[in-house]
Amino acid sequence: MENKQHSRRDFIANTGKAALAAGLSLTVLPSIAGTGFAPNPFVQQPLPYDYKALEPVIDAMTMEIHYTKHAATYAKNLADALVAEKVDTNATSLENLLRGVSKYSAKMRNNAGGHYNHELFWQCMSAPTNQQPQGKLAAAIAQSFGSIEAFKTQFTDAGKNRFGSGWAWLVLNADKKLVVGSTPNQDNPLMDLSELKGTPVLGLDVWEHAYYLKYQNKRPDYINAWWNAVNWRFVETRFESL
Ligand code: MN3
Repeated sequence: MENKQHSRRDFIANTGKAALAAGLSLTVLPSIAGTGFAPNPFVQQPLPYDYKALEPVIDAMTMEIHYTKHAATYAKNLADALVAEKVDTNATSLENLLRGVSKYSAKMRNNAGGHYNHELFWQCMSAPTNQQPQGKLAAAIAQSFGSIEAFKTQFTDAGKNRFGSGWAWLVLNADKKLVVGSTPNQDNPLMDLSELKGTPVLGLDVWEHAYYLKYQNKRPDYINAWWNAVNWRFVETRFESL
């Protein structure tokens, strides 16, 4: 472990020197693809846990199909669209692409959204230990929604009531307020054409492919169980970085 961390640090340091030599600004590098500072945000990253890690909330087969088929396909189609529409991924971030997604094709919208949403979704979950939000995030949730329970009810309703396929979100909006809502298909609140706007803090996939093998038509059961697998430590860190 120690050696691995050292070699990673050396790699980052060396890559940093190379970047400086090339005249690139270190401050913008972490959000840019292919620099070695951050994993390329335009490609699918390794799942941060085993397929079975979220059981019994989400079964291993659902996770495997979801990650290797559905999410992998969004990533592949995004790569195709980036080439076809001549997007320079060294000159923009995935977030900026989404903020201006109305300029691109429906294929770009669906797959850039699909890729971003799933990459965030995997991070928002961990082995089900029924974590609860703490610290600044817990305080902000209580302030915006009255209580953690009231927030969960509102978020659960957003997911339950999204007609067809889509996502439920906790979002930090432009006024730095936390709001809950949902988006259709693979849209997300970063998109300029989204009705719900802001930076996603927590996202929940309510497409049937996310839950049908175990829960069939019972989306509310899936959402209620899902709360046990939310990785609140990740969500808190993300919130505090925004
Ligand atoms: Mn999905």
